[in-house]
Amino acid sequence: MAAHNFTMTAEVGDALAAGKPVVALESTIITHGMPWPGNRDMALKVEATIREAGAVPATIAVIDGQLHVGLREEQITALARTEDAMKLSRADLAFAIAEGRTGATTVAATMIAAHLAGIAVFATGGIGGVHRGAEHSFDVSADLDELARTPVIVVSAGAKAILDIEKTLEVLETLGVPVIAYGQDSMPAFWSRSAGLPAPLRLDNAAAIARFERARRTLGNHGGLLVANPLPAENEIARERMEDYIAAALADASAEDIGGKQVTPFLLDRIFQLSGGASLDANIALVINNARLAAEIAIELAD
Ligand code: PSU
Ligand code: MN
Repeated sequence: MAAHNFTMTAEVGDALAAGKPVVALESTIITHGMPWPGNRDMALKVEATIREAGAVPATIAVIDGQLHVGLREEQITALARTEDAMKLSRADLAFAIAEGRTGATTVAATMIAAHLAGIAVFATGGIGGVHRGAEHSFDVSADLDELARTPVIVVSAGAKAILDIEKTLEVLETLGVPVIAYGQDSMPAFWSRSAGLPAPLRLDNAAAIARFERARRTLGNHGGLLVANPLPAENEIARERMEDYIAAALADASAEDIGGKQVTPFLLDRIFQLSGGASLDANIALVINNARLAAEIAIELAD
């Protein structure tokens, strides 16, 4: 029998075998969240940030039917310019493997793969959540259910502001997922530091998050934990300005009848155009900021 149903780079395999800190990274943000070549630059910068912080990055994707935990630089570059990569969540991760396809993993699928590989900490931009108008569309990301079942710490800048953040928090509470704002009382809103809503929990350093995680483990809790880390003040876009872009993007999505999996990539692309690229700069800054915190948490947990 093969040792694993996934492929690791030597760097990731050695780190895991030695109990060293590893941080998982998703790939949908590369293929569906940002345009080439900024997406490649972002992915490589995020990996470099994690290495500088003293942990090992493991970007996760399916390439030609093989689940990879850790990609080499050429593989990241190739994925970043693949135009027809699938967007893989819990429902279709195994489909891509069975059919020999290439696909990028969402937060949900990345959590599954990270947990399979024994990686406890994962950095992303924003999680999927409850879409605005979900009372009509029923569009609720599988990321939320995955957070309820899979024991991985997800470091994010909260839920993307294109979503209904209040409803997203309600669903996370129902599912029993702890949501921790990092260093502030309010929920961040991805491109802006505050959503104007109180966060359920607050912690101010990586050691405290690791302590909370250890306490959760003693209770046999098997779900994930969401850390919502506000982006640096110098990179934020004011909430009122973002709301204008989001309203325009949502109107375009409904005019063009965009639905299902295409909604999030469509909105991100429209907001990128409407903001003259500013949303992309903020997005890159927040992923790097999350990668740094995720590395700190992984280091605390490995101690
Ligand atoms: N954050 C970003 N860009 C993205 C995503 C998150 O800055 O592209 C992706 C993540 O992979 C997340 C997914 O899991 O969008 C959510 O998609 P959906 O709403 O279809 O579940
Ligand atoms: Mn959806």
